[in-house]
Amino acid sequence: MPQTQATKPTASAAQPVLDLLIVGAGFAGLYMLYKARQQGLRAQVLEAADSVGGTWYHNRYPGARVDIQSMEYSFGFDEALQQDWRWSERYAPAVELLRYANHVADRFGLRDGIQLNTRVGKLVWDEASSTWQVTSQSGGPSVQAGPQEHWQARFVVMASGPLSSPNTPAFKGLDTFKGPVYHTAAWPKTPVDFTGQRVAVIGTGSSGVQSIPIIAEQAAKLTVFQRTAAYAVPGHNGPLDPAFEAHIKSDYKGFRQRNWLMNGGFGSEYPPNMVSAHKVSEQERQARFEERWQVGGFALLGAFSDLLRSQEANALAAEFVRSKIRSIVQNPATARLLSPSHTIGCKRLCVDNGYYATFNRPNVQLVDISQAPIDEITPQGLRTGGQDYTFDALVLATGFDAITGSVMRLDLRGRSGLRIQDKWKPGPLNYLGLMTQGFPNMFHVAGAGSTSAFTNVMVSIEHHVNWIADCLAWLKAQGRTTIEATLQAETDYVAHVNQVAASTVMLTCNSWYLGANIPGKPRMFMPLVGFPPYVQKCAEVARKGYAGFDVA
Ligand code: NA7
Repeated sequence: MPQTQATKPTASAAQPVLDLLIVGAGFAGLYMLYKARQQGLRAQVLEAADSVGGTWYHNRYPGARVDIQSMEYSFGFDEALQQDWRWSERYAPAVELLRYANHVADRFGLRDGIQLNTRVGKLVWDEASSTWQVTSQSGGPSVQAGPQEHWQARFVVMASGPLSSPNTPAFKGLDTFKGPVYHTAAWPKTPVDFTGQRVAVIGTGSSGVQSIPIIAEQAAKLTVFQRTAAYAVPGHNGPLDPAFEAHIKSDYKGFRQRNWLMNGGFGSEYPPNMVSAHKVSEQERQARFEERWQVGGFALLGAFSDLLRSQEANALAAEFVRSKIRSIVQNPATARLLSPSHTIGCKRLCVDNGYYATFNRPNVQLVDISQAPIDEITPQGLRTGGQDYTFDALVLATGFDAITGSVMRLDLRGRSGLRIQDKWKPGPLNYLGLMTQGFPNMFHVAGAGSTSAFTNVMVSIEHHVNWIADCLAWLKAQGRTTIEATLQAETDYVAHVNQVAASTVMLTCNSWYLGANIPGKPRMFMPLVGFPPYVQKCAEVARKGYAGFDVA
């Protein structure tokens, strides 16, 4: 008889073999557990933190919020859930997303299948039993000290998140700083009050752009150290418009379906304009950009059909944003420093709430470190370009070892002891972003090679989990026990992902999509651009009996 309730495992050798072990209790892990239970699988989630929520559990820095509208950044698999849940703001803050994750866990009775405070340390493929042998890491920063535990599972799903491994640059002297050091991606649970303090922020990606305006309101003095200026477009955040909510809820299913047909899996309310930026007059061009600026968020990049395909068209959008910066920032020298020169959109656009205007405040100073990197963190502050800056608290908004970080830190061994660090030395080789040759029966959700980073990730998660659940059901129906990507399929697929990227402007800057933000990380373009063709391709592979996979 199938078991629908996962029991808490013990270290006993007699514990039953799980059908499915899921690493991570963020949105991907929660939905994977829900789907597995629907299929009567014995499934267990292991989560390092003491709560569900994944990235929204750890990213609780001031101003943390999603950059896709909440009515879209939510699950669509259950009509009653999407009708019942009410978002308070256009872009939900992290704390509300965390409440939502907890609501989903409770609503679908998932908690007894989730073991918290358990960081997976080791996963080894056992050829003889065709199972994964999984061991937890004892102790560790976010893990209660305790004995190692062991599990055996036929399949593993890595739901450990593309943005979950914080990047702390190896700044010389970091441990000598005598004040507190905070990382935006590992923010303390108790709110931090910067009132009256001199604060420094290093990093001006999304996390910096979101936190800087709020820290500036509290701090006596805020110094921002900027290596690359950010393109930030207004979110026009505010209370969720009840009329808009009612409009979406009157046909939520249709809204989700329309979004699935969008290149990023979202934005059907403001679809891209299919006209080239070069085919219109200057006046018309400015009007279209302005219209999208007023809409807010990523809509700007859809103002014309070729903004992410043609460097020349892209330059027009980039200049539009720079003109906005000049109109907002009063000090021309500061406005110049805040004006990015790279291709717009080749690093993820930041959705802001008063970022540029913050630099008009008398207590905020911008320091350009693009020419002279940070030499050293000192006990009182930091030194760059031969100059010393002093402050009481340091915030690292320095991002993530994105997409592969959470997998590469594991002791993960596939067939014949193949280590993931060796397999992925040239970059994260994969097929459909779902599997890697040499690592049978291990699936990735929102990993390298998938469209996740270019989409509303909730849509990517639902797509991936549905695909994996269908695959598991198919294997069972066929009486098969293992599935593994072939080397040929993987090689062709990775070439395809990079070819698609090369047809866009995405390769023109040092983004985390390329692994370029982490010293020594191999440069390989990791996400696939274009959600609908990806969905089609994955469906076609399944229809053809899982073409490109060895099934045994
Ligand atoms: P990001 O977008 O990777 O931003 C990190 C920022 O930190 C960025 O400005 C980096 O400059 C800067 N950085 C990183 N390392 C250093 C060093 N060594 N010295 C100085 N400055 C540094 O991370 P976020 O957390 O803001 O956002 C990640 C994603 O989360 C975002 O894209 C959304 O999808 C949500 P750089 O640009 O590399 O020159």
